[in-house]
Amino acid sequence: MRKDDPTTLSPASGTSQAPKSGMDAFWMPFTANRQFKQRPRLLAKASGMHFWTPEGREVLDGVAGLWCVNAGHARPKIVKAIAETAQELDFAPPFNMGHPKAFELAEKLVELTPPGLNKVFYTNSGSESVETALKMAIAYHRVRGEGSRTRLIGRERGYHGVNFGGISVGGIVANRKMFGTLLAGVDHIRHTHDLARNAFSRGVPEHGAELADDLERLVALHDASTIAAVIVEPVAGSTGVLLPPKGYLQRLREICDKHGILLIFDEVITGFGRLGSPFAATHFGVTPDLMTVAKGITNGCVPMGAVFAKQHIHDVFMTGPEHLIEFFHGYTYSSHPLACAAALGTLETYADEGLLTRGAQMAPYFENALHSLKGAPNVIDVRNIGLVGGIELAPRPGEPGKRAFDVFLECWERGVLIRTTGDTIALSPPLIVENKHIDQIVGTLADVLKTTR
Ligand code: PXG
Ligand code: PLP
Repeated sequence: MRKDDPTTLSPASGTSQAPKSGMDAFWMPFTANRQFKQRPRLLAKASGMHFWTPEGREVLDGVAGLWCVNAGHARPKIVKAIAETAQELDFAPPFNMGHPKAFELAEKLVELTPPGLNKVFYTNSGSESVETALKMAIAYHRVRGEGSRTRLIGRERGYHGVNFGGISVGGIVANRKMFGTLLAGVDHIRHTHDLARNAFSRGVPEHGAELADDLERLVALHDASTIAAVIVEPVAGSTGVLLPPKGYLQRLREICDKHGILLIFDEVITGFGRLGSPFAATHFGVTPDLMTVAKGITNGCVPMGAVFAKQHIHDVFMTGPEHLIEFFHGYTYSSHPLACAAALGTLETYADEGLLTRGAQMAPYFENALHSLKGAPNVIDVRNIGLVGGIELAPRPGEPGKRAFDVFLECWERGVLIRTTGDTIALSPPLIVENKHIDQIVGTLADVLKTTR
């Protein structure tokens, strides 16, 4: 039994209680506020694979919180590192100052990244990592004398956080349509989701590598001399678990190289073991020029993100007078001591337990379990890679997203936390998941699907 096995804890213990005061003031993010406040779903405690509600009801975490708690909840080395650092160094200004853990962490991180990605710029979230990478790409071309390369290319159905750059290159209509004209000079390649050819694929789908050639269409339209970078999620998470067709990412890399366009992988979800390799770049053998991460970098315990850059991208900035700032960008909380401590504790936990590759061992069992849902009512696709699963449901006529949301609510009632986006159910359990947890998640889903209209 693990030392922090939740079964050794008393779920009802502790001081957490359902809030007695009203719920009016908190305007909740990405939430159906009115629905939530009528029937709140509160979490008061977490350990290992589980959450507990304020009443002490146990809920199995099928989604690692929000794709971030990769080592499971309340892991001792991470908790200890945060607590000790809070006593020792609560804050250190990040501009023109530093603290030892920030440097120590960067050295450890670049041991894990694909070869060449050996510079780290810290942020506090995935959204900030994306903004940082996009700015780096544009500035990189300018400092090396190709200032006309300002265009950014994203992909339909992409998710790159919620800031203006991220929603501009992103491709989720609901996240874009309310917010005006967004960033100028952005275009999108087509998404790769193709149920007609690829439904019920196990692992990466067979068909669609040629969709990478859509980048050639945009090069022909805009000219390569105007394009700074292409940003994609190697496996799209938020938008419904969309896997890259076999050969697609390689092809995208080749086209970027041919035209001098930087390739950015947004690994906010795929980073830190989700696919069974440390990064998607490692998994697919395709190295981007810039790579964004967040979430699993601190196991979700303290907000943190980062951008990894190739040496040569960093180096072109290091040319002006030595007393001047080279890159006019940074956040008050870049390299926050608590975040660095949490990340160091996280990397140690990942290493101790082999978690960055454990997904590969667990993937076959997970895959078989997920694909047992083929044939369940309304299931039109099952997709999987590493410890990511997607189950797409046929939308209820006139009510897109409602069927999956009903499944989410019923799973919650039955003690399993899943995530839905549109009519796709997304699963991404902590990487410490065991077969019995997979059985519980998939068994609950199978039962709920039978009774969901
Ligand atoms: N890029 C990618 C690829 C992401 O998945 C972000 C950027 C933004 O990260 P922050 O830390 O700013 O949220 C993400 C975040 C979902 C869901 O329902 C996924 C994310 C965020 C919220 C919901 O799948 N991913
Ligand atoms: N707005 C104001 C008025 C500020 O002074 C600052 C930072 O100093 C910011 C926004 C940016 O905050 P952060 O660095 O936490 O992103």
